[in-house]
Order: sequence, then C-alpha cells, then structure tokens
Amino acid sequence: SAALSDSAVRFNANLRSGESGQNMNFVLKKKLRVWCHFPDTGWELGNVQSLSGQLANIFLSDGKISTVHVERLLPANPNILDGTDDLIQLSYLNEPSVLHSLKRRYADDMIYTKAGPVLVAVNPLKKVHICGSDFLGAYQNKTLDGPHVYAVADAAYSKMMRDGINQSVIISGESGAGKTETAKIAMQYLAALGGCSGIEQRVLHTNSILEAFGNAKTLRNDNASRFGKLIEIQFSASGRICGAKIQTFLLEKSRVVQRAIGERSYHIFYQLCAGAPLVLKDKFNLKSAHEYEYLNQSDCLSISEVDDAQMFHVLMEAFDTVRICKEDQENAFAMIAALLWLGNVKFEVIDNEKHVQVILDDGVKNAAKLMGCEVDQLMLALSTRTIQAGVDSIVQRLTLQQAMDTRDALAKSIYDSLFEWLVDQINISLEDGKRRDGRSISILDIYGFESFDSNHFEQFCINYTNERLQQYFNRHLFKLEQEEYTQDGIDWNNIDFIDNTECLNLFEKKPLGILSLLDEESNFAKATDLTLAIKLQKHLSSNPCFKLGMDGAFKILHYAGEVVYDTSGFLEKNRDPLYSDLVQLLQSCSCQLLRTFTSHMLNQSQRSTSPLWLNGVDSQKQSVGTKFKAQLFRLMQRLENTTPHFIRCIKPNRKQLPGMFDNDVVLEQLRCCGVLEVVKISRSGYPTRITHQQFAERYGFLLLDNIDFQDPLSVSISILHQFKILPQMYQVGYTKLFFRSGQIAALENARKNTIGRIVWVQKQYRGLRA
Ligand code: AOV
Ligand code: MG
Repeated sequence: SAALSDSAVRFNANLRSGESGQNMNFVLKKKLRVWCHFPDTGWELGNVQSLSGQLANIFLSDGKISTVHVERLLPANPNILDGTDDLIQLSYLNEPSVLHSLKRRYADDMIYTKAGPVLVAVNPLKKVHICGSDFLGAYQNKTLDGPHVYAVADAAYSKMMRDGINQSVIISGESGAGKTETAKIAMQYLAALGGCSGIEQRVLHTNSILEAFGNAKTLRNDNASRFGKLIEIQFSASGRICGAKIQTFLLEKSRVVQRAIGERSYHIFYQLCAGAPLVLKDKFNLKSAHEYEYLNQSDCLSISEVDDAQMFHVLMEAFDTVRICKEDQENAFAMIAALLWLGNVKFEVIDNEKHVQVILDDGVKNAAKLMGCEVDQLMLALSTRTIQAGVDSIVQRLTLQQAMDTRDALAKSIYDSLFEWLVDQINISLEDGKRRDGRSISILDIYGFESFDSNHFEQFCINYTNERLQQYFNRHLFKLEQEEYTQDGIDWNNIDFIDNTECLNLFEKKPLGILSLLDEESNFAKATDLTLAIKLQKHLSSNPCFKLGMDGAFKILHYAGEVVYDTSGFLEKNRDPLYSDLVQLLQSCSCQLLRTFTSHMLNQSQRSTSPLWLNGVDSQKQSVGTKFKAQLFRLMQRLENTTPHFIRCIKPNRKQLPGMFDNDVVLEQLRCCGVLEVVKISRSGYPTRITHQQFAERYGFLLLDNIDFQDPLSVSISILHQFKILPQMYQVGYTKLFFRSGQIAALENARKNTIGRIVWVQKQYRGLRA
C-alpha cells in the first residue's frame, strides 16, 4: 500500500526541504535513478520504470520491481557523482544521496569528505593509511589536495601566514566520533610544517600526558576525554612553532571515586599499577589494580588491546620529552598512589548514632605516609568535622555516609588539583619567554555529546558545552554568512537551520535558567535533589526544550537528541564543598605538592578577604556550574578573535566496530549538526568576498583599456567585464564583491602570469644594461 506512516511523512518532509518538486518531476519524467524509502529497510536505489498517478513502478538494484508512492521517492545522483569528495558537487542534495556518498567513500577507506567549508571525518576505528610522512609531504607540496585533516591544517596555516590573523580548528562530534585523534593529526601536520627547533616534539607529546591523566574508558569510547582542551600553538613571524599554551575545561573528577559499571577511572591509575618500576612500587607500596577499591568497584580493570604497562612507559617518555623533571614526575605518581590508598580507607561504626572512626589498616597508613601527614591527623580529618558556633568551635563525629563523602571529596579535589598543576607544568615548559604577541593556531577538542541510560551533572555540563559549540558553528556558518549578504544588499534567500538558542537559554537565562536555579537551590542548606526537580519544573515547563521526567528526573531536548538527567547529586556536585578540616590537613602535610594544591583550592574559591567557613564549609565559593559557564564564555570570546575551520567527526556505528556503516546512526548525526544545510548554504552562497577597493587594487593593473575613472567600483566592474565573469557568478554589494567558488582562480592566474612577464622584462632590461 502507498499509505504513509506519520514518521515517514515527517521524515520525507524533512528531506524535501532541500529538494524542489521540480527536480523530482524532472527525474520521474526522464525515468532517472531514484531513492525509494521502505519503512523496514530504509533507502534503496532504483530506476523509474513507469508512472501512474501518484504511484511509480521502480526497478530496484536487486532486480525486483516495487510499486511506490511518489512521496517516498527522492532523486538520486548520476553514478558519476558517486563518491564525490565534496558534497557541494552533488546535483541532488538529499539525505540518502549524502549518506550514499559518505558510505561509498568509507568502504574505500576514504574517511574524509568536504561538506562545503566543513570537513566531515567518519571514524575508521582501525588503522587507515592516509596519514604519516608521505601524506604530510604531499599536502605540504600541494601534490595532494583532497579532503583531509592535513588540508584543513594547511589552510589554517596559510591563512595565518597570509592574513596575520589567528586561526582555530574546531573539532566537534559525539563521544567516540574521533575528535581527539583528529586533533592529534592536525597537530602532527602543524608540527611538520612549523617545526625545526624541537619544540614541536614537546608540543606533540603533551597529548600522551593529558590522555593518561584526563582520559578514561567509558561505555561509548575506550579512550574518552573527560575534560575539554584548547591548545594554542604559537608561531614566529617566519612561521616556525615557538611555543604552545594549553587551556583545559572542567575535568570530570567524580570518576576518580565512582562511575558506571563497565567503565574505568583515569588511565594513569592502571598504568602506574601495571608499569611502575620496582623502586616506585616499593616506595609507594603499590599493589595491583584489583586490590584498590577505587579501581575494582566498576568491574572493569583493563581495555582490550591496550597494555597499561607499556602505556606507562610511553607516558614516562612523554614526560621526559616535554621536560617535566623527574622529581615532579615522581611527585605526581606518589599522589596517584596516595589516592589509591585513600580509597581503601575503611570506617567502623562506634556508637548508637552511627558515628564512625577510621579503621587503622594499610589503607590509612599508606595514604598518610604518601601525603606526608600523621596517621592520627588523617584519621581525625576523615571522621570528624569542626563546626563554628559563634566564637566557639565544636568538633562533631561523622556518620558513615558523611565520612565516606569526606574521604571522596578529598580524593576528588586532590586529583583535580593534580591535573591542573600538571597542565601548569606543561605550560611552563612550552612557554615562549620572548613572545610578545604573534600568530597562533588553536585546536579545540572537547568531550563530545553524551547520552547514557543514566545521566548526571557531568553529562549536563558536557552537553551544555556541546550546545555552546553548536551555537558557534551555527553563528559562523549560517547567521554571520547570511547577515553579511543581507547587509551588503545582495539577493539572497535565507536558508533555515536548527537554531539552538532556545536550548542555550534554558541553561543560561537569568534568573530563570537551569544554572541560576541550581545555584539558588544550592544556597539552601535544606534543599534536596527533589526540591531542585520541583523548582525546575515550576519555572521551566514553558521552555520547549524542557520536560519533567519521572522521580526527580528532567529531560532536555538537545540539538543532538533528547537526554534524561537524574537530579541526584546535582546540588552536591554544583556546590562542590571545600571542608576547612581537609584544607587544614593538606596545609599541614609535609608533601610540598599538597601544600601547593591548597593554595590553588583557596584561590579558586575566590573568597573575600576574611575566610567565611560555615559549618566547616567554605560558603563563599563560586558554584561549579557558574564557574564553568564563565569559562565557556571566555573560550567563545577567544574563538571569536580567530578565523575558524570546522571539522565534524562522525561515528559510523554505536559498537566501536570497524567496517560497519550504520545508516541510521550516521544520518542522525548529520541531521543534528546541520551538515546538509551547510552544504546548501555554501552551494548557493558566495564564499569569496573582497571589498571593491581591494579588488581594484589587486587586479586593476590587468586592465587593457586605459580608463580615466578612479573609483574602485567602476574599476572593478571593468575588470569583471574584461575577464568575462558571468553575471550569475558574482554579485555586487554596497561595499564588497561576492563571488561563487572558483571565480577568483582565473583572475589570480592572469595576475600571476602578468607579474611573471613584468619580472622577466625587468631582468632582461637589467641584463642589457649590465
Ligand atoms: P572522541 O575524542 O571524539 O570521543 P576519539 O578521538 O577518542 O573520540 O576516538 C575514539 C576511537 O576511535 C579512538 O580511540 C580510535 O580507536 C578510533 N579512531 C578515531 N579516529 C581515528 C582515526 N583517524 N584513525 C583510526 N582510528 C581512529 V570523547 O573524547 O569520548 O567525545 O569524550
Ligand atoms: Mg576525545
């Protein structure tokens, strides 16, 4: 039957938005290739055989004939366009065609495809031979110019050198889509291009360090980044790498003490247990990973095909290359060991009110030794809390839950500080002391969009970051582009894109956005996760991106899909309390690193001049959500001062398997990130733009006729006429000329030849005189 299900109609309507009915009529009349949509099997390729009314007989590629309602058909591209390397070249731009192109290429290990100005990278999940020195050289010499991360890095570099403007490479995509690998490939190219002093090797090796301490196995990705990273690679005026600066964003510190079954904590814990040399093992009293509570609780200690011991050696080499001194390395490892032992600290209930004391065993003894404090001191800090009551202070014993939370809070804040301290040490090592201001290329690699069965405050922050980034992508590829056409008064039909402003408002609006409401609730001592859920429901139910879920959960309709968040733990994680007893403990430790951390913790909390400890907690501390939002705003501002280059990573399936291209999974990602719309806009758009003045200055001397007018616009028009640029290939705006792609090439060529001739004549002339 030709009856269409609701979803198919919606689906089709969605697809048709890019395709005029005219195209389809043409294809039907000429009996050309078409895509047929079948509810069970999806899109299939076929040829129109006959047509009667709204029903078409289609000869499918498997030899069968099927009768299909024309609503289920879309035009397919001629085979010559199969596997085209820029989607912009497709005659028909619809979802099945785009999918087909990507799939064809993917099957041949061609994982990169251009979508207008954006590079689409489909994760191969296996080694493909398209990187390495041969390819580096080929892109450098321009003997290869097909779509590649190298080509993007090359374009950024050339533009930086030519225009003197800082560039950025912005890599986005879901968790496991390949962002981090792509970022490394881009860095590799820049290192090859701008390297000579050896600093480029140091820059490259920072990846191994940051991944050991900031990446972990999740259910989505065996090497998932649990922090965001912006690395600014700095260049000298001659285009050589002279330094780098890394900025990181909100590390998921809860992972150190807790995570879902089947996931791991940070790689470094397992690497140290497996690979530490005997001296260190002795010194830290190290056992194997399964003996530590912090590691064995999630039923996952190893990653298939990863040798943690070997990775530890890679890490130590990276430390040496980046020039982190041995002492610092060992101090960092000692901290990791201290955290492992801290996780083994156990408590026993000692009275009817469920108050506890620490059991004196290996756990607390080793932890105290590695932290450089007395065992008694540590035991006391983990089982009691000092509370200020007027001028007096009262020491209160903790319950089991409170004591475990205190222990975990200590572990989390030590790890977080350790990570930041490491980033600081790396930055000190990569700093170019002589630099005033210069050119740079920044590469952004953040944690990708995540949706699990159960999502918490961490996913909330990660997905918020991705919304911000999507907004930046939209702004640059749609809004600014279209605004520029309109402002300059040229003919233009606006292209729709999925605007995510509403969703960002849901997060950011004051006072009625989630972050503000969360802060407000965090300030109530009596608030619970349930009162938070009720508050959100009360104020946000009118936002179309918000829905209340069951049992204190809420849903957000993200650009990349719907995610259900569990409010449990939101308040505590947002408050991220800093207990005065713990701060005092750390300050009294003989371990220098821990004392450094405390000053950092205190600084971070941005307290007023007089410390305000309420019930043993620093109440002046800025909430995690608010701090993170401010950080993101600063990031966006920094990116605004660069020329962005976008790479969209796509994961081909949800199983992390090579060679498996799941149409639905890919399509979903293409839709969410607006790749199709980007192609549409750049195809109908005018990617080259230049002011009348610049154009006249650059090409004016090519004019054959002597013209007596001087105004740039008239000069420009004469040039356009002389070179017979077709009127449909450009538009004249109030201040600029807008060209479709490929038009400037002919002019540039003429310019180069003419200059070549002039130089030749000058040489001859000089030769004659000499
Ligand atoms: P992500 O950065 O986008 O996820 P990764 O870059 O970590 O994803 O990629 C996930 C895995 O895919 C890697 O560990 C590799 O096994 C494989 N992979 C990715 N790109 C390539 C490539 N170009 N060639 C070969 N294998 C690749 V997350 O950090 O989870 O958002 O938070
Ligand atoms: Mg990553």
